[in-house]
Amino acid sequence: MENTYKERLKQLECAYHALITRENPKLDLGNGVFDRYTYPVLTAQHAPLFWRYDLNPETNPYLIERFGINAAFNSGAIKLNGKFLLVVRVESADRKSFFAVAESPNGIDNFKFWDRPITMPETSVPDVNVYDMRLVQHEDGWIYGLFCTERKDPNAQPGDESSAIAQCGIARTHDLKKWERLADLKTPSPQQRNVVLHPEFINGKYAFYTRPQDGFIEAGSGGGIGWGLADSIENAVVEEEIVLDAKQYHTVNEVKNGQGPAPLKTEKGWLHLAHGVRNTAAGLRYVLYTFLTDLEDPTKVIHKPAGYFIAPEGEERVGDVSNVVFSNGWILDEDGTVFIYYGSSDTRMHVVTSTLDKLLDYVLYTPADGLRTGATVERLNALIDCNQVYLKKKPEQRASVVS
Ligand code: M1P
Repeated sequence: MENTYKERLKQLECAYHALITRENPKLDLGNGVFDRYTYPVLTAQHAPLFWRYDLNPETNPYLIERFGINAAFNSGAIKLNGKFLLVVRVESADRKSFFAVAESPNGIDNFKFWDRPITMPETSVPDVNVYDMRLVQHEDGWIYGLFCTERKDPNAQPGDESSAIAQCGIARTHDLKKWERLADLKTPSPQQRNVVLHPEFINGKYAFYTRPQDGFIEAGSGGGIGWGLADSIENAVVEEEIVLDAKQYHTVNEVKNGQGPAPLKTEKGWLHLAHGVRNTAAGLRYVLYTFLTDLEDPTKVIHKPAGYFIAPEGEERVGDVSNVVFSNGWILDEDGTVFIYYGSSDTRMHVVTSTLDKLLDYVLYTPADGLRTGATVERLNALIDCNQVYLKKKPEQRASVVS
């Protein structure tokens, strides 16, 4: 028995060590905007062995798993003291999500969880579930974590064990270790998910991207990316909510959409990453898209490329909730590299890398959705026309290649 235990422990340690030290090579020939990588950056198997096993042979002679980890996905992201940090949505086998920090020296591989998960303080009404934290380094000096807090619907009919209420939980920290919980955000909408704090004050107020929704799953009359201002962050109340990027028929966000991480400030405008959801015979399909808002008026969308920016590919397409990519974290590094983190199919985490220049080129010069098939064909023909003119030029008349 002792030998079996020892051998099993050795194998588990070996597999875990190999996983968390594995290099993650960049894949060849991406689409020019971003590069994908060979492996997910985080999976359930990245959870430390001392979270999953009682390592004492006296109390766990068969070395069986005592605490199952089901998934590690939808992570907030921030770079602090030179480290790439993800606040990961970890889901245990009991279906509860909680937050835990994973750290990497380079943002691409070698992600390792801190020893303990985050113990998030509760409000007077305890959270039944929490997930999808957006981290924001706000100009007031705090790092805020906004997340979905879910509780059973107090008005659910007897026998209805599914109806839930989603709201926006707010907590703040300086180091991701010690968290101060603030009151949940109040808005005119019956439910909220995908709420994100804008990093700057707007007219001295805190500004929130919201996602008003009528029901827990169905956005109903809500469903766009909303916007509202609050006087205080300690007891944040948004009295008026406007929609800045509405859901729209026959687009990638026909059913609903939601702000991803907090937008990045660029010289051309606020750069946004968001998810869009449409329905198919196989269920909901979640993709990521980008848009740019006005620097002076962040409620004004000034550029929005047609279609999706990232869609699930290969193994990303399969998981607990298949055909989903979802992002709530990205990091703009000092050299202009942008690390875009996204969860696939509510199961694991990935990264793609790009640069601020490439993302701006993409968002500024990719034409918008013309909302009809005829307009799409026009857009394709315009590109073909330009290329025909260009390719007819003699080599010496063509633009010189920059790099
Ligand atoms: O299951 C897909 C996603 O569903 C929700 O997103 P939304 O509110 O836009 O439908 C979230 O629960 C998200 O975590 C999840 O990935």
